[in-house]
Amino acid sequence: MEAFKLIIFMVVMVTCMQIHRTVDGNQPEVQNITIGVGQSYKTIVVGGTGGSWTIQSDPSFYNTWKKDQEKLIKPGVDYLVFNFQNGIHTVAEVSTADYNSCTITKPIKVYSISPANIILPDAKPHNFICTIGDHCKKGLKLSITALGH
Ligand SMILES: [Cu+2]
Repeated sequence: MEAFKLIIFMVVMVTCMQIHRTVDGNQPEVQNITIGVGQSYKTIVVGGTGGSWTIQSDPSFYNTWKKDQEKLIKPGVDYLVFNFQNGIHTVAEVSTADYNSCTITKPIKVYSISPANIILPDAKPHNFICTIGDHCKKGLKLSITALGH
C-alpha cells in the first residue's frame, strides 16, 4: 500500500512539472517592433529566450538574468513580457518592503492573465513577485530598473 501511494505521488509530481514547462519555447528574448519612422519599442521576455515566470531551481535566477537586461530597457517605452501558467502564478508589483519580506497581501497591481506585458514607467526600481503560495519565498521575484535611453 505504501508503494502504491508513492507511485501516485510520483505521477502527480511529474504531471505538475510538465504543467510548469515553458509556455512559448520559441519567443526570442528581445524583439524590436517598429511602429513608425524612427519609432520602435522592444519586448523583453523575462527569463530569456522562451523564458517563463515559474519557480526555478536557482532562487536568484531572475535577479541574475536581469543584470544584462536593465541597460536595454527604456523606461516608458519597452515591454517586459512575463509568460506564466494562468492560475498557477501571478505577477504582482509590490513595494520594496513587501518585496523583501515576500508579503503577498498588499500588491500595488496584480496581473493574473499571461502574458503580462508591463512597461516600466520610470528609471526607478520596480519590484515584482508571485502572490501564489510561497512562490516568492522560493525565488519567484524580480526587482528591475529600466536603465536604457
Ligand atoms: Cu507562482
